[in-house]
Amino acid sequence: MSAESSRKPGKFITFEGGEGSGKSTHAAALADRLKARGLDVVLTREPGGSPGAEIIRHIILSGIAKPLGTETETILFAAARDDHVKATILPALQAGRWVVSDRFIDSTRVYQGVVGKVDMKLIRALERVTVGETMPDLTILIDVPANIGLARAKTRRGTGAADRFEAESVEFHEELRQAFLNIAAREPKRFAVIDGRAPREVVAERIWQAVEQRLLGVPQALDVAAP
Ligand code: Z5A
Repeated sequence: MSAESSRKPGKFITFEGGEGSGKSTHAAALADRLKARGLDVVLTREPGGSPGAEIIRHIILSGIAKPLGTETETILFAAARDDHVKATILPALQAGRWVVSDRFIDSTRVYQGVVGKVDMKLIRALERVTVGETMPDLTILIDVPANIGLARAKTRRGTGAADRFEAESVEFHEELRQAFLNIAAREPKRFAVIDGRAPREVVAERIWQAVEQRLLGVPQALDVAAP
C-alpha cells in the first residue's frame, strides 16, 4: 500500500446503504444517465472493482475469513480498496472520467467500525493509506428500514445461499442503517440521503437531482431528501 493521492479532474460518486437498499440498481441507472449526458463514466463496486480486489471480494464474502476476526477482515477490505483505487478509480479520475462506485469507505466505517467494533483509529489509518485524497465528491446514502432491504435482497436471491452479511440478524442491519445515517449527518456536504422506500423511478429522480445540484451546478427548487 502507498499514500498515492494526487487529486483528479473527474468526479467521484459513491453509493452507500444497507443490504437490498437499491445501491446496485441506482448506481447503474445513474451511470447510464451520466453517459446519456455525454460523460465518460466508470461503474464499479466494492469490495472488488479491479482484478486483485475481485479475488479478495470472493474470499471475504464467502465467509472463510470470518474466523480470523474483524480486524483481519478490515485489513482484507483495505487491501481490496488499495488495489481498486490504484488500478481503477484514480486512473479514471486522472483521465477526467466520472467514477460511480457501489460502496466505498463508509461501508468499512459502518460494518467493521461501528458494528464490528474495530478501532476507528485503525480504520482511519487504513483510509489514509489506501484512499488518501481520492475521496468521493458525493456520497448517495439510500436509506431503507432493514426489514425492507433484507426482504428485497431475499427476493432477488431466490433459492441461493445468503452471503456473509445477509445472514446476520435484522437488529444487526438496523444498527448499521443508523450508523450510516450518523455518518451522513456528520458530513452533510459530502452526503445526500435519499429515502429508498419510494418507487424506483422516484428514487432515481431524487438521486439525479442531487447530482445535478451538487456536481453539475443545476439549481434545484425542491429538497431532494424529502420523502
Ligand atoms: N462490506 C463491508 O463489510 N465493508 C466494506 O468496506 C465494504 C463492503 C466495501 C457486499 O455485498 C458486502 O460487503 C456488504 C457489505 C460488506 N454486505 N452486506 N450487507 P454485496 O456487494 O454482495 O451486496 P450489497 O452491497 O449489500 O448490495 P445488495 O445486497 O446487492 O443490495 P443493493 O445493491 O443495495 O440493492 P439492489 O441489488 O439494487 O436491489 C435489491 C432488490 O431490490 C433488487 O431486486 C431491486 O430490483 C429491488 N429494488 C431496488 N430499488 C427498489 C425500489 N425503490 N423499490 C422496490 N424494489 C427495489
